[in-house]
Amino acid sequence: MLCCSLLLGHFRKELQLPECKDMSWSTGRVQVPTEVTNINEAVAMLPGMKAGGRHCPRDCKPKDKTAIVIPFQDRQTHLDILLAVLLPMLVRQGLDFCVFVIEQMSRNEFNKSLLTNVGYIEALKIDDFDCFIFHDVDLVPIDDRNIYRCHTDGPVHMAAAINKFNYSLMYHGYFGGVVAFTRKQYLKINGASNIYFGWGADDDDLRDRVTFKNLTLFRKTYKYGAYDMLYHTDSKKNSDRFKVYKTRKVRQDYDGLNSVVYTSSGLLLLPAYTRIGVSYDRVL
Ligand code: NGS
Repeated sequence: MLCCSLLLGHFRKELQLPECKDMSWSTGRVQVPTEVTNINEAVAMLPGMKAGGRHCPRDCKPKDKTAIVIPFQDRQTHLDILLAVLLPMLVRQGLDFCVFVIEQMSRNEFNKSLLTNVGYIEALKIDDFDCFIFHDVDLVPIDDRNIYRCHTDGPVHMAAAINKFNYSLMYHGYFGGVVAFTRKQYLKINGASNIYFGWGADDDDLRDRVTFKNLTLFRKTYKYGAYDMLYHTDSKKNSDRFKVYKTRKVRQDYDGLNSVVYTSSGLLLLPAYTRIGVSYDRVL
């Protein structure tokens, strides 16, 4: 699923194109719809979109390739709302991107971090993405000046200001919701842990993996890194989370990208995203 055609004539033309600007045009604050009737129709109106939620700018040369990875289970309404806002925004930002929805098929507790690892591994089988944005399905960006690019100096916490916390940070070390890693940064920390089943603490663990490997964390401003959380009832809390979190430092080098075990049901190229179904066994 290579984005830009490498046919010689096309390639020459591409080299002459100007580099894409971070903000070709923006609307500032964006409206979040309460429902989306047909996401496929909405996507068909966007210039440069290809099957699988892939986009390649037509009139400029992108700086890098971004994989948006959305861990998913049973939240189709949220996914459609998120994509109805996010896709036009990323197109306006002139990004070369692909949206991957990594759907947990096994009926055990949701394991978001394991699914982000799978997203990283599977996306790299498709193309040489430079930047990975791991995105909760219930968080919708509300400002299109929030550029979905990675920072080579360190991972970025993008969801700085969520409506649920009055558009401020829930706590100083909060590193949840939406985070951006370059390919190298995520590899350096050995990805995320695979052993958090259910809600909570996996994002705190991920933050500490970053600092244990001496990477610097960055955060978007409250103004641009603003998100609305879509309504849902509370997810099932992981009662073991504090116990698992305690062992985070010793686990980092053997629990992560290098140890994730799963079965993939293969790729499905839908108009708005590439879907990958994933099953795995609970290990603890
Ligand atoms: C903390 C959790 C984080 C979670 C954050 C915000 O308490 O994993 O709340 O959650 N840490 C622990 O449980 C140790 S939110 O309200 O956004 O769902 O991300």
